[in-house]
Amino acid sequence: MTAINEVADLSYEGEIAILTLNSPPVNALAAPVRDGLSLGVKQAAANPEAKAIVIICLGRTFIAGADITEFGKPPKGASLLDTISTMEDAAIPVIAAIHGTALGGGLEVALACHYRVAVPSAKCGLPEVNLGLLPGAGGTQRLPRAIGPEMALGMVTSGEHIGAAHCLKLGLLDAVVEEGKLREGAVAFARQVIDEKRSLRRLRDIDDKLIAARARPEMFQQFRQVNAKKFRGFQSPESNIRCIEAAVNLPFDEGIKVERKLFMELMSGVQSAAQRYAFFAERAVWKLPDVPDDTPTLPVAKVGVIGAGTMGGGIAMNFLNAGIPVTIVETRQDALTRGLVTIRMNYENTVKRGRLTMPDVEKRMALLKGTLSLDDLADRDLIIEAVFENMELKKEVFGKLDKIAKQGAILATNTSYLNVDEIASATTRPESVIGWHFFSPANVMRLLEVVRGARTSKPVIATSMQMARKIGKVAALVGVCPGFVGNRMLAQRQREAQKLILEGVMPWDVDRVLYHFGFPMGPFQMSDLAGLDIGWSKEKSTSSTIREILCEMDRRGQKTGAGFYDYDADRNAKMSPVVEKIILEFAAKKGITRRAINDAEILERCIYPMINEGAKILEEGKAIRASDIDVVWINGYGWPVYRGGPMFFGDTMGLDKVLAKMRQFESEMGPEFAPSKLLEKLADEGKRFLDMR
Ligand code: 3H9
Repeated sequence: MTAINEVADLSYEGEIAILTLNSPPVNALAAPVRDGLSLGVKQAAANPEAKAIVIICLGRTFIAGADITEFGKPPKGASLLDTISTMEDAAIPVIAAIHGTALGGGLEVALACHYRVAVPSAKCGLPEVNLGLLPGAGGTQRLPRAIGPEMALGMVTSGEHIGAAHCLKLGLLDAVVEEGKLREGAVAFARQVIDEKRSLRRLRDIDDKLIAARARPEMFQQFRQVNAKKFRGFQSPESNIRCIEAAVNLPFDEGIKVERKLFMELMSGVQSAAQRYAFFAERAVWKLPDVPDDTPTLPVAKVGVIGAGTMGGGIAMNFLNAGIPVTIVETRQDALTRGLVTIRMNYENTVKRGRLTMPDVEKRMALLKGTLSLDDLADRDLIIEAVFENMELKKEVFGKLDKIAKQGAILATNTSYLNVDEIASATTRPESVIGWHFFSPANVMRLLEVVRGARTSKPVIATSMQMARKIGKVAALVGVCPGFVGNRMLAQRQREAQKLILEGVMPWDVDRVLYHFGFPMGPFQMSDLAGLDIGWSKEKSTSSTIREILCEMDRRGQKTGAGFYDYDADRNAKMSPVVEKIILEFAAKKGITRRAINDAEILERCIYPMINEGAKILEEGKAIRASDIDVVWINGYGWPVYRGGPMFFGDTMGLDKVLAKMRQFESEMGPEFAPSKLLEKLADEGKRFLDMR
């Protein structure tokens, strides 16, 4: 075996050269990996004894892409495009041997090989779009030549990871070899290539699938139309589409030029910077400064959920999906039955959409047990309470749990607002109590706010984070304060939205501005969807807010056909003259002189106080880092990922500008705009939230 450099080795099995890469954790294409590939291929191809080259990786995966940490820094070593040309130009067959994931630049390396083999568990994908990019090393030109432009369009704009069996069918792979025997399988495949004297299959020279597609130029426009909603606001899907169009219509080298130009444009843009930031932010959340990786964790083999409503049912599904048995408790048989039926129905709907099979459903349902007795939770390792959001009720439940649950069990409360320490005070074991704030629908939404109480033990925190990961959530560890991170910041936006409609605009103006900013919907559309009557009581209602007036009129949102908007039978929203009148009359009654408010003010009034509140949260140590706050907003509240989250957005705007606006609003409108000390400090020092890391 010859070492090519610190990450690449060259060895031989007879006439087959094996170039092995080893650059943990994911063999990303940092400069040494590119150099190792280039030099290794050149050295093997120059050996007259060698008849083929197999490229294989050690560790958990084949190359998972370019090294994202290198982006934006001065280039070092061989470029990826040159490396890839060296491989494709080699005079002997080069074969990629894939395990784990061949992603982004990793798949582009494989596409530059003459053949590709993989184990059944391997996956291939071009996820650059999720980083606001496009495959920038020939991927957009070679992929459509391998699998046809229609499939290529789907792959580059979704970033989906595709399993080996499907890749084989598509023509992306040439063979699938036995699991665990990749090296042997790849070597055997290489021997076959040599024995059969197969040609060097250079994808850049193959265009039969492109020629066929030239007869259907309309496919691109159709693809744009079908996906318009999904791509709204994002720049990278369109650039990806234009590259595939170029592959179909231009010679290879010209297509590469288009790809390079569009790649560089995206790379230098703010959207990709935001999306790359979000990628690392989602991985940073797991790093807890005072709960190190070696903190002991508690075994969680059985889970209990209290409450079989929408939330409880959704929570239970997360664990069933992960193969963990759940006992779910309700107080009445009819509610329990309804809850169990809903869970089954949700699964069966997933079967209808082709994402689950009936045996999968049965397997999950077999792990679920319903009961009317809290005592049945005595053997549970983790119990999550999801009852009505009421402190007295929650304390009563925790008081009972304290007597029933085994010692060491984690007692979690799914509260979105309440004080976890007060809930814990109902037990004799506050160290076991923690908040698990799920977002609705709990089986779908990725975010989990894990709320540490003042006395929550480190093993309970570590186990909660570990379990969150196991059930596929992205979890942010936060501290106790009203509304934690997400709802505390949301309250700022809600307050301003409500004020704005009295001061001069209508709900649809606020919604339009926030929708154009990139949210899936604005605050009033959200209220109508959720129901205006959440937390509203007929008896206590005194027409003191627009919401109360609407609820009193039975305009309680989409479910009643009217709320801030009017709805037709298909739930299409229309601006409501009734609501307009109510708002105008209410404002007049309050003595508010309405004025013209422009879109810029709507946005600043809704967003800047959130950034300011985020700064207070950091100042108080209720979130570990600014990027955790952004993870919360991207994954729990529909903040557009291409704007990186509120704190990243504040940095992008410039904290001095945010501060100046907050001061202006404070002097014009009052103390709710008072800037946080941290915002003042960072702005004065010319720093960003990002610099706090
Ligand atoms: C690209 O290829 C552009 C080219 O087209 C053109 C170039 C000209 N770079 O996710 P994990 C780190 S763009 C640097 O927790 P998993 C990650 O931060 C790239 N670092 O593991 C983490 O570090 P830490 C296209 C990377 O098993 C550690 O590895 N490729 C990269 O859950 C483990 O990661 C992609 O977008 C990287 N490319 O998942 C694929 N990837 O431990 C991105 C990972 O310090 N990667 N790290 O927190 C992934 O999707 C997942 O990491 C993967 C493994 C599925 C591979």
